[in-house]
Amino acid sequence: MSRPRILITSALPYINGIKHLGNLAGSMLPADVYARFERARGAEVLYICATDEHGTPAELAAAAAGQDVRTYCDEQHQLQKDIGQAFHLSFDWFGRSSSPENRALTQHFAEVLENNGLIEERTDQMIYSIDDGRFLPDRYVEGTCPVCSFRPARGDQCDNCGSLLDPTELIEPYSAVSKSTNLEVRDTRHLYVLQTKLQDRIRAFIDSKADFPALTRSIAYKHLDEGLIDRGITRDLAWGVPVTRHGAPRPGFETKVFYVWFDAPIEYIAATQEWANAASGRDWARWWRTDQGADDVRYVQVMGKDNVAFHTVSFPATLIGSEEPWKRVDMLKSFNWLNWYGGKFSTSNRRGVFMDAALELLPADVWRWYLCAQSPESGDSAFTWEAFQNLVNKDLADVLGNFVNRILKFTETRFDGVIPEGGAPGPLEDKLAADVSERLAEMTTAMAGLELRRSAQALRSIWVLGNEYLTEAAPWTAIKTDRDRAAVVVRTGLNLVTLFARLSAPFIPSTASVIAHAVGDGEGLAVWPSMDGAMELDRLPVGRPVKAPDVLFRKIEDAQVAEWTERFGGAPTAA
Ligand code: B3M
Ligand code: ZN
Repeated sequence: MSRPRILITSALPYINGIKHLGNLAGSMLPADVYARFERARGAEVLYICATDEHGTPAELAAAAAGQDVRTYCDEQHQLQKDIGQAFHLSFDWFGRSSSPENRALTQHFAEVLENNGLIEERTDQMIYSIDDGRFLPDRYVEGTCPVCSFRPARGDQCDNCGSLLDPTELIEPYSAVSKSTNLEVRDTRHLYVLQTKLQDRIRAFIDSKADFPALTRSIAYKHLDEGLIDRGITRDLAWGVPVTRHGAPRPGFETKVFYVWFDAPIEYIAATQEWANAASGRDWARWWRTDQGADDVRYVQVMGKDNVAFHTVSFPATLIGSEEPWKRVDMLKSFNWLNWYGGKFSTSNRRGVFMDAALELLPADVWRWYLCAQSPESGDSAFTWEAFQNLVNKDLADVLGNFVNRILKFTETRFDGVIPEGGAPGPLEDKLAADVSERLAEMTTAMAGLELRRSAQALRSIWVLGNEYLTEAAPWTAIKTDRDRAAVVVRTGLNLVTLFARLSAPFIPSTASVIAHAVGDGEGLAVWPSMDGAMELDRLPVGRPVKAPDVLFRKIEDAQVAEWTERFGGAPTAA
């Protein structure tokens, strides 16, 4: 039987600056945990991500940084790539939506959609800024949200209520560049994708995805039930994919580009082409073309809830409307918000921790564990320094770290640092094996379903089982009267150590590797454990030398919490 093949994409982080922990928690991190799990289960995994480099966010951020857009994107892409690596995000490819591959593929999709009667050129009324001497698409204009009255809402989407907006809908609009309110509405030509014509097919597609999580489905149906509208897919901007027709610049569109949300999801495919073009022997089509083997692929997308509409409506419209055999998503896992003390992360107000700053405080694994265990999965969740300290100290230092340390130190002092022989498992070990089997099955099911919190809970409960066993079996007492009994307990304990490492690896890969190597089981890490507790507790060969690692997790002190609260903000103080 051939190995299952799993394609994973996480929402493409915008190029405009290092992402905060909320972005990480809702897209790249869960995708990475899942990718690591499926690789360990023996699947052929391709985990693709990229920077989303076009559109107004890129232009605005480059202007603010005083750089030309391309230089800005080059720098920021490298920064985000490095920071992803530092967080142990195991992308098989981290691409760029500004790649030649994406330009060609985006132009191709526009071409076939138009050939299929699904693109129309229309005259639009767009906001023109007289002071800036330009049109103000999307985020170039801000104002009050017509739906929820939030201010400032951006021209493309309201950050508060999530409504997708057209800039002309904003109340009391102003230019995001100059703050000028000296605006007028002018005519301009744009291309529209006729989503109204695809409504039934998109609904049928979503109907067929009954196993999508509730959050994903509710967002998709909200948009379908409101009725799809035709969407403009070009913008009056300089930076982006040029608009072509029949391979040449499209007349009248020389100063326009495709809308960033049109080309960004296409980059999932194009990034796979980038991956394939970067080395020989790689075939992108068997991941994406159902006529070339992609029918066997399970395709999983991971993203925050604000991106769901684009992935359940707009991107399917592109793929379905093309009438070409493109692979479509099988599981769309979406997340709510990770908030900062009940409020939003905010760069301008210095609220919240961003990925680069986080690593100055603590190792990546500590953040990874917290963000998975407190995943904003079934609802929004709030980061607080206090809860963070509490969880890290308890789970990682007291439960996991302490266990590994205790049993390995004991092996060193009482058994010369060697996995001891002698004795046979008794009722305590049998009970442990049965409990472990049960939890292993539970955790594996949760992991396979991308249920992050449930997976973390199951893992924690296995760590706790180990601690309870050790306390009850008390090898430090047994050793005084019954060396063989103590040997059984130590052997079992060391097998628990490597089991912990293998199960923890998707969450805390770097620490898991240290733990596995402490008992000489580096290879074990690459393989997900079986459901057989008894077998898993009898894997390590007797006579193998083992060595206690340095402290795995330092406890977070109150003084550190105080310092970080001061530096990054904490509970909002009364103004
Ligand atoms: N860059 C939005 C975001 O960062 C967007 C995702 C694109 S996924 C194709 O939230
Ligand atoms: Zn709103």
